[in-house]
Amino acid sequence: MRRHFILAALIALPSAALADEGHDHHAHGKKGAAYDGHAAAMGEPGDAKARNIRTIEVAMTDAMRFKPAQLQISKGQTIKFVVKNTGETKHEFVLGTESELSKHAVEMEKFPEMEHDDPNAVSVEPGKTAELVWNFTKAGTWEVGFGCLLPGHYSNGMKGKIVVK
Ligand SMILES: [Cu+2]
Repeated sequence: MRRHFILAALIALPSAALADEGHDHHAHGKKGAAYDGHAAAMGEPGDAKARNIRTIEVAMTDAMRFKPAQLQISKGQTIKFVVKNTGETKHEFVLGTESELSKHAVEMEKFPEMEHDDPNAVSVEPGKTAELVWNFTKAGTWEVGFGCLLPGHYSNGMKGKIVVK
């Protein structure tokens, strides 16, 4: 988040960026850094210190399933996903629309070593847990709203539904 803001500021106002950074970050940073990455249709990366934060635990299994595979979220809520890999192979939790995820899954088949370093995704080694915080600013129903894009996982049904209202 912060890094994105600084990059945007450097592009937009090269001379003012450094002077601005100290005090103007909160006033102007948000707009300049509006999130437009993957899963933007559902909102934006969340703040782990948000007051209305709610925790949802999601398990990932070697049966290529998420548990639960359906999430109900209130619009405007910040969710801290606590994503646990209960299997013996690596899995990942990636938020995104069906078109984003399926496109990405195809790329993953070609480049299986590709790692995700995006705010909408976490890769989790077997037995480990990772967290992802997302602010669901938009209402909608996504029959596919998250998935695991490791080769063969998504196509075997490792995906889930998100309803935000
Ligand atoms: Cu997986």
